Amino acid sequence: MLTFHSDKTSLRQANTELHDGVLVTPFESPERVALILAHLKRSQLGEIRAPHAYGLAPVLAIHDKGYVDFLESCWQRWQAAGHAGEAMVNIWPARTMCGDRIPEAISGQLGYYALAAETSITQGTFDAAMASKDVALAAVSHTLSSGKPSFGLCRPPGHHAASDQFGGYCFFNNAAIAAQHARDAGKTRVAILDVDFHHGNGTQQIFYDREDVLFVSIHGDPAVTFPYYAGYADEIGSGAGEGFTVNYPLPPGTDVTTWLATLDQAMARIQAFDPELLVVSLGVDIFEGDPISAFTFKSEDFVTLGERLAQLKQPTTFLMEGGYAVEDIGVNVVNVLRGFNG
Ligand code: Q9C
Ligand code: ZN
Repeated sequence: MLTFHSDKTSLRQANTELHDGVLVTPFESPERVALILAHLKRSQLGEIRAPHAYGLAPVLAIHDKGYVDFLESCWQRWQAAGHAGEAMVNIWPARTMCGDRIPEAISGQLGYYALAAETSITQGTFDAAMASKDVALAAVSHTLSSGKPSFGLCRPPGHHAASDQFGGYCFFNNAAIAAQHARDAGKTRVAILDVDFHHGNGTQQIFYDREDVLFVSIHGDPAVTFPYYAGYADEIGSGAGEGFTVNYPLPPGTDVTTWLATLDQAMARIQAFDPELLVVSLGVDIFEGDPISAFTFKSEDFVTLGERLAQLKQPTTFLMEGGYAVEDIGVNVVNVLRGFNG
């Protein structure tokens, strides 16, 4: 299977994540990509290619222009304001405020464009996000032109990023950008299957009222798990999109048998939709050893996951989302791709 990877994804090297009330080194690190890449090479899974630059047009097909401008200028403006640390949100247009104004100051804009506080913005964040979506676009373009599967080693991840909000380690929604690219290339129906431990709230929001992009997600129950405010089973889409969002929240600790039975349901829904392309938001944070998640996949279970997905017999693009057990994520990702290859 062809992999797409860009060295520029390592340009984001943030020092701080707000975790359990403490500023820690971010779980979402450049080391993740290095370890996956090393294991891909060791496993001889196939050629690894660099993407070309697709520019901002495919980003602006998904994200708000003001949001993109904010991401591009945030770090510089934060520094110009004389702040000591990395750019982090500490005030929101919360439920009890109006919330429709975009304030002038960078601290106010951060709250407007952030959906969570753990993710800091710093030097290189925008450039890494640009490289990450280029990886996604190159991967999906390869699948579109050849019909063959591909893997986009995206980083930073994307599925929490909404049309005008970042958070959960995500800035540009790589899967949404790739799916829209496929639509613009003439594919009529695109399915996104999100297997990351966390609900892909951003992808859901972006396509919530659309019937041309099916969003199906299996994830930790948001009643007790990040992102808390989206991913409930009664969220099914709206307007023309009603029925084209499908959520399978599962309790923390869910065993692999139950998870795979849920995947069967998700796959039946995808089959009924009859897509022309499948985008898999591949989070391997469903691994038992993941430091911030609570499902129980063992490394060999990822082979099974790949084998099952191959049964859909669709042109498929895998895009990297989460997965933080850095010593194991290479094995887990390669196992999915090997299982898929058969
Ligand atoms: N402090 C992705 O997997 N925080 N994002 C969870 C741990 C945010 C995960 C609680 C988790 C975001 C792409
Ligand atoms: Zn995740």
